[in-house]
Amino acid sequence: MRLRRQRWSTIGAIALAAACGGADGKAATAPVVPVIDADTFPLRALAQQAGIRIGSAGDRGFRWTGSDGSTFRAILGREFSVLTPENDMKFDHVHPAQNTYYFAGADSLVAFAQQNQMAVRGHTLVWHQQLPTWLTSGSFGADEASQQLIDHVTTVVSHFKGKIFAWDVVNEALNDDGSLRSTYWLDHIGRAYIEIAFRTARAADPDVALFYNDYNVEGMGPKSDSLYTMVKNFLARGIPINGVGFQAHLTLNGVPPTLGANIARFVALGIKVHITELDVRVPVPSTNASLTSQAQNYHDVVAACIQNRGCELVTTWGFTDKDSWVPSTFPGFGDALPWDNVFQRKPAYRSIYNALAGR
Ligand code: 9MR
Repeated sequence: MRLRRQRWSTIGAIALAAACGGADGKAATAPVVPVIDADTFPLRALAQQAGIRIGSAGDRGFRWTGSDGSTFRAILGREFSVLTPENDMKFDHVHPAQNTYYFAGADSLVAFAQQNQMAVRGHTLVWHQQLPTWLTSGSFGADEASQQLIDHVTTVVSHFKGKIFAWDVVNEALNDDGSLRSTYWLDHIGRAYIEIAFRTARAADPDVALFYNDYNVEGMGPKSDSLYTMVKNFLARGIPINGVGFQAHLTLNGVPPTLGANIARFVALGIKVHITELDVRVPVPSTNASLTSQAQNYHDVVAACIQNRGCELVTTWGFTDKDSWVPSTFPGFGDALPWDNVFQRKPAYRSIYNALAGR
């Protein structure tokens, strides 16, 4: 076992030893795998023992009132040690008019995270979606667009300085073939917009970790190859980048076989990997068989992160099937998360637990 996996707090060591059935911290000869007191050992505690963190996105659910809202917040605060605002830090939310910034929604999430000893993962500064119409319907030139990007990144990063441990600086800049996606930013500024965003974020906060985040980069392929080349190029040229986020919006049994090797090659560059938006969508109605396969998929992703030094975090994109982007985006699919739509734990929860516990 590597050193970082041995960061056992006294309490954690005792707790986990008890969970494994061995009073001396060693597993009993026949560990009783499924018998786990989930309320005593939240996922975040097991993740800490495993040397990673476990997070969830949240915001719409967070704003619910009534019994669902309190249940949502209770599970979020108990089970997860990292919170990613699902929408509240995006451009249209925090920068709704040209000279107007709005931070109250995001600030309330940061406050919730602090109250629950959760770290906050910032999402996202520069993206092609959720841009306000004042930006996209204006007729701006290259210099104006550069200034808009610099102003936005500087203002938002400065506002949250010291409260956020990592930012998705640029999100989804690549097409699946590895070429640069046509976006407001690429089309106005050119390919330099990505490094301008990273340099600007670093200038605004010298300590926060700066990530590039995308989907379909989890396994080896043209898109992740292109990302790898970009990161290598940035590092060689002194462009500040600290990590890559693999979103991991997966289809059932769609965990790429090269996930572990792909994490390893990015880590070998000296940067971190975060699994940032994990969910595994299944055809609905789901069945025992599909939920069992889904659980295995969750296990494989968490285990791949734990096994690769430099993979620091697994974040699920929400945690309850009651509040997920999947059903509206992929009609006929859903049930993608570890808790069901009445907040009961699914086999996927159990398999995350087992993976974190080293089983
Ligand atoms: O989950 C988010 C959903 O509520 C928003 O309507 C949507 C807008 O495009 O964005 C979703 O989150 C996305 C994330 O920010 C970036 N990666 C893909 C996620 C799912 O679309």
